[in-house]
Amino acid sequence: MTSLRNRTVMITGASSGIGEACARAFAVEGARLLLAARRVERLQSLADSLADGLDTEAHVIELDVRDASAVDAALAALPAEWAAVDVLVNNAGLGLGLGKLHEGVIEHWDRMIDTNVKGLLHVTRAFVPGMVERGRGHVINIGSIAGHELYPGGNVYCATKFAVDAITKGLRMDLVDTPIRVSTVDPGLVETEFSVVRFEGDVERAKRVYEGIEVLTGNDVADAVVYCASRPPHVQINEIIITPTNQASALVTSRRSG
Ligand code: NDP
Ligand code: 8X3
Repeated sequence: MTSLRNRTVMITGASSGIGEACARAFAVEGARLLLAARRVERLQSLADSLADGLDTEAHVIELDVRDASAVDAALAALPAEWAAVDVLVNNAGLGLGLGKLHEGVIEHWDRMIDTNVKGLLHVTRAFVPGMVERGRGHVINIGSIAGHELYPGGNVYCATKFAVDAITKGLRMDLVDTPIRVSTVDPGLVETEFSVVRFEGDVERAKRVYEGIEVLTGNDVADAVVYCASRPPHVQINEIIITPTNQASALVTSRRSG
């Protein structure tokens, strides 16, 4: 394992779920954290709780990844001691709705495509040039099993995650003559705020997604992300697909009844 101590790790979508868990996991390894999301008050309380007890420091960035100029401005505004990002975790993302494509809500499509695809591109475009210049860096994208297979109603969300898969592979090719590594961690069912967001606050419907099966936690995914980041410099983990034991694919799960 290569030490992550004092490495600077930028995590988008650090205010909840997998991103928050990644922040904690990297903090345990002694990394310094750039925490980005829109809900800045959540980021601040996460930063405070990490600083309280762990040998780490965190810098909070209020950021909507959909806004390309805001992403560039956020990088430009970073204090010098925070500007050299070693690991970028492109995690910010969401699903909205689970309806049929021909009955779909265009505003949902815009938000998913603008966040999961264009947002990831904006942040990558802003931060990777510095990595190339410094000859050091690692991009870790959070994809999904939804980027490998479809499920009914998944249509546009799955398309965004297929796009993340393509972008990951393309970036890896484009950086092949550099020391920069590119990985993707693609989870199945993880209990976070994902389904509450997808069903627009319908908590009961969201709970049913995870019923009768021991699903992954954000920590399980964060563990895989830290694994990717802590390999020796000549080792690139291309892809980790991680599911609960009782999930064989997006559509095949075994659930306890009652
Ligand atoms: P959560 O809803 O718990 O977290 C999503 C995070 O993304 C939040 O921190 C949110 O922060 C951030 N985010 C959303 N939109 C934006 C934006 N425009 N700009 C900046 N940040 C944004 O869900 P998860 O933790 O589950 O999701 C994280 C990633 O994992 C997503 O890419 C998702 O697609 C992927 N994933 C999730 C799975 C699951 O089953 N949960 C399985 C496979 C992949 P804020 O609202 O404060 O901006
Ligand atoms: C999010 C989880 O169930 O839509 O990627 O594949 S799922």
